[in-house]
Amino acid sequence: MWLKTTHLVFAALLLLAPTGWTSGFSEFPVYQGPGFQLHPVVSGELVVWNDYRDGYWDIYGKYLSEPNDLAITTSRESSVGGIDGGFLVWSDSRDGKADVYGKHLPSGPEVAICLAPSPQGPADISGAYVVWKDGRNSPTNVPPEFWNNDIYGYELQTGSEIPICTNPADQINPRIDGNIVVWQDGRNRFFPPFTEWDIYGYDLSTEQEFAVTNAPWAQAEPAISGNVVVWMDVRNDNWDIYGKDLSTGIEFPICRDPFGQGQPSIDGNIVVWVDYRNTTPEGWGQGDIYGYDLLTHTEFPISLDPSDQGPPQISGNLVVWHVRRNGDRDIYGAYIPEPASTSLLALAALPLLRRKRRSGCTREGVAEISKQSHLRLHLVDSCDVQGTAVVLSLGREVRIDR
Ligand SMILES: [Ca+2]
Ligand SMILES: [Ca+2]
Ligand SMILES: [Ca+2]
Ligand SMILES: [Ca+2]
Repeated sequence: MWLKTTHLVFAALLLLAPTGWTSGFSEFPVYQGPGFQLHPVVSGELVVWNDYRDGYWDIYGKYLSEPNDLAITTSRESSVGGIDGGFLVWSDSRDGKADVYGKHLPSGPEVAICLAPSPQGPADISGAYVVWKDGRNSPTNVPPEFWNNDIYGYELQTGSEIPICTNPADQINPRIDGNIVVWQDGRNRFFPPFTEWDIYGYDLSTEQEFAVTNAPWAQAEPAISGNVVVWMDVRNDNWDIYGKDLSTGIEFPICRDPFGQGQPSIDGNIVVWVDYRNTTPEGWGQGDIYGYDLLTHTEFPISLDPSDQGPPQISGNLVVWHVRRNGDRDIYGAYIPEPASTSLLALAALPLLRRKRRSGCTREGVAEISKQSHLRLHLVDSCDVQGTAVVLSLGREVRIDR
């Protein structure tokens, strides 16, 4: 009976399969010139990245509708932060210590946002607010577990600086959307090897700090869009992607594949991350780009290029990342199509998931149920409240949370 059901679902999957399954969505080069181009950020059709074409770290960008790329800073010591509505913020060590600068692209005047002594950055921006990691209160020449970086902010309209979190522990990797700032927080790192990290947040409108998650082990590199915070999470002994809806207080796993996932980005209902499930057995080093639709609870590969691909950023349905190829690094992108095909796949797999729930439980790991040429069907933790069905087919994956 099991085989009969699975064959029916496989047939449905094949009928619904769009072309191009093996490589995710259609990707395109944003910029592939000489030297390293790394860590792109994106806002609308504007992509901005760190650029080493002349042997110094500058910032370049490109409007996708324009033929040529654009030099944004040539200070030789700059590093991209965040971008929102065409306003870019970055950290810049032109004076020997990292400071925060901003500029409205393409041609606005450069704005010095924080020139305080000690390092500032990385920075992020949303609307009128800029936030950054700030080392002004951190002791120097001490081991990293005693660092005391803080989170500071700046309101562009008033020119006023805002201390957001000056807790004596280490706070790093701030991100902002609207009035909500989130960051990676080390206040619970009491004991060696000091691997405990959590995610905290601050509401600029209510001036209230709150814990996003205090889960065991490390939660790191958060991102936020609207009410949803996402982060990379090693509570299950390997790096996964988790999220939380701040409006409901409900935390949820987004990807718990047994290989490593990290450095997520989110815009609206789409979460993207770098994924090492297809790496060699020797370890990390062949990252791919995956995504997840929070509305349809559907996971999908965005790019499975055999080169190593760096952390993605998303704006609307445009995803960008850097790719390592032939010793060089270039910037690529892809548009995520409307989720019609993946929604159909999810519907196709649901009857099978319901059947498995009646027939018994599989609590541990990945239970392989059937294998037919390139098609495999797995159920993961099907008794768990966060039970998940995973359909792997020619490299394309659809995941349905119960
Ligand atoms: Ca601190
Ligand atoms: Ca933790
Ligand atoms: Ca994982
Ligand atoms: Ca290049």
